[in-house]
Amino acid sequence: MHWETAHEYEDIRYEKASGIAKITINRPEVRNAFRPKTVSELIDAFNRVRDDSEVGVVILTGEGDLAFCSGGDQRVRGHGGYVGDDEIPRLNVLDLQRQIRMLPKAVIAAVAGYAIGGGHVLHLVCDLTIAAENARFGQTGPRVGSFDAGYGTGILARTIGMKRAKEIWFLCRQYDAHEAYDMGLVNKVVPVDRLQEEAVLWAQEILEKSPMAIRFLKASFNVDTDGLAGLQQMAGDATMMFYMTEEAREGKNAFLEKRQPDFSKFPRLP
Ligand code: 1HA
Repeated sequence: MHWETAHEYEDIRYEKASGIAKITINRPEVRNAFRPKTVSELIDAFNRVRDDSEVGVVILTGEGDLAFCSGGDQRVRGHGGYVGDDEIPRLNVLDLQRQIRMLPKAVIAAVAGYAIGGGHVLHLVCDLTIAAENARFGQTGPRVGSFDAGYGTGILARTIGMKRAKEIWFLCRQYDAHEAYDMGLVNKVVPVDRLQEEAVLWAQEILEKSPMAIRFLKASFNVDTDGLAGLQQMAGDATMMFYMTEEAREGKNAFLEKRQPDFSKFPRLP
């Protein structure tokens, strides 16, 4: 796989190859913890992915073998959030979580080493997770004075069940890759040196499938959890498809041609 840099950032790498985007959190000195700038760059990269019709699947990963992401950078945690150069305290990773879920393309987390705290929630909101043998999963919030009681708890409970989700949050233990697999928290466990290759294989298999079908399926998995916002996403996809039909075009054309629309030739299917 020949990865080409698609945009330059400071805290992350954004590369592309053959329809796949790879986004790498690149702060190995802090186990790939994120500061506000890291999250802003991730949001920017995911926006680029959304607009790039060449890209069908994203792999989200961390630099090195020691960590996928260790959550918020505790060194810059201030009063009310994580503080960047603009001195505004932010919890902007919550925006990123929503963005990953709403992206109409599959996102695969490739996890080597720690996926901890806010880093654990990041893999959780990805559509699929491939774990290296050395991966370790867990939440730390109640130990370090934090909690993510949004997707961090709700999606965890939906993924592995209520009892295990409460165990993870209340006890703050760490779980190895095989325990995570047994819980249904990850899709596959592979040797560390095969992680990136395996993620690419999964991405390629998805790329062979219908983009529209994947788009609708992804939206459908979120629709009940996300309530009206989830429905809005799915309904927007339906509108997009409707715009592509002759029936919808007849409505637009009639308006522009200042005539009554003629919908009589369009079937009312059962
Ligand atoms: O809960 C939220 C949110 C909730 C709602 C809304 C938004 C949220 C946003 C974020 C978060 C959170 O992420 S809270 C949870 C924050 N993260 C943690 O509690 C994990 C902290 N790190 C660790 O437990 C461990 O470092 C580790 C299990 C990931 C790795 O352990 P290891 O391999 O023994 O390495 P360690 O020596 O601990 O770490 C290596 C270096 O990385 C250390 O720096 P050094 O002493 O070399 O200068 C360490 O301080 C640094 N480091 C690791 N994680 C972080 C970190 N520095 C800052 N922030 C970190 N998260």
